[in-house]
Amino acid sequence: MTRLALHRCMLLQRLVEERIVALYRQGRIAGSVYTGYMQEAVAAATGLALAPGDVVAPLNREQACHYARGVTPADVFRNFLGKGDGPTRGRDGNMHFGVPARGVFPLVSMLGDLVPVTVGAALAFKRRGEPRVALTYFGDGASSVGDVHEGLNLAAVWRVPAVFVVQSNQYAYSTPTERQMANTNLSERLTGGWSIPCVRVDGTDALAVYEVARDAVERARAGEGPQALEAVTLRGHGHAGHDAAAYVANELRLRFGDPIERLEARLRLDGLEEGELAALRDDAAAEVAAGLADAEAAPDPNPATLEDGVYATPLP
Ligand SMILES: Cc1ncc(C[n+]2csc(CCOP(=O)(O)OP(=O)(O)O)c2C)c(N)n1
Repeated sequence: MTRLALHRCMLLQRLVEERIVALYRQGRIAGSVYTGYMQEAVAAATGLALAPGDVVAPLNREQACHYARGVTPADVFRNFLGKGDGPTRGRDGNMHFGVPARGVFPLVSMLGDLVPVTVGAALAFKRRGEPRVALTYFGDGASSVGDVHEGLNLAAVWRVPAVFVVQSNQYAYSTPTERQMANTNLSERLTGGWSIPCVRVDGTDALAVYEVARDAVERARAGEGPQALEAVTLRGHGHAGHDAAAYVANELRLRFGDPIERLEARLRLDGLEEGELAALRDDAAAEVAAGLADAEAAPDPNPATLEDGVYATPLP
């Protein structure tokens, strides 16, 4: 069951992002697009490792985590197309949205800022005695930001039920990890530097990430303090839609396999027939097509609501 859920969430991210890149190239999306191509296993597996009452703060590259929490492709398309009934009611045309009812925090663009936010949520759970966990992500680039250090430090001192997922995807913009930090082993830095146990895992292996994430979430829930995992991946596309990532060496591309193909190979070993796999792909494609049609038909925002949610209502 988990394997099929992993497959569905990963495939939805892959297919939705393909459509989003096409919409961007058609000039129908404002700003830029940032995909999690080839990192889908990490987002899906960590999202599915959480319980319904837990909270999560995903970044741009973790769209599959939204699907694991019950957000739909239609919600995502409505946001990208700036629709009036989308998650941000047309204020954003990207992944900068949350769905509080699903325990998904909105993305904060400032790198690293979701770490202290997540630590705050975990601290609230601890103080209230609630058996809930807060999980967030950060990249190798963000790992050098001050807010990350401050958040990790307090998480460890206060022993809050937080889980940190480090996406070691080899690049921050066009800067390779070895030009960002002297010690590129982020697990070592988390475990040795902040005393947060961190397990390094192959980020293209959805089942391995799921096992490690589930253990980390359950240890955090059991009161063992913050936990971490480092998923070693490759950012499959450039930093954003404008970046062809010509600076990424071919040897590096060959070293990392496609996480979806890898999971499908495993499903075949489990006995899934080609026809059954094709049906899973067709179901995901149909869900994505229906989500896009739904979003395209959705109303644009009413300009009269432009200032809603920006200014406090004046006192009489
Ligand atoms: C505090 C801050 N500094 C700089 C930026 C600009 N910026 C956005 S993404 C990025 C690179 C992030 O690299 P990494 O954390 O490795 O994540 P990846 O893009 O590889 O997923 C930078 C420098 C920002 N958003 N926030």
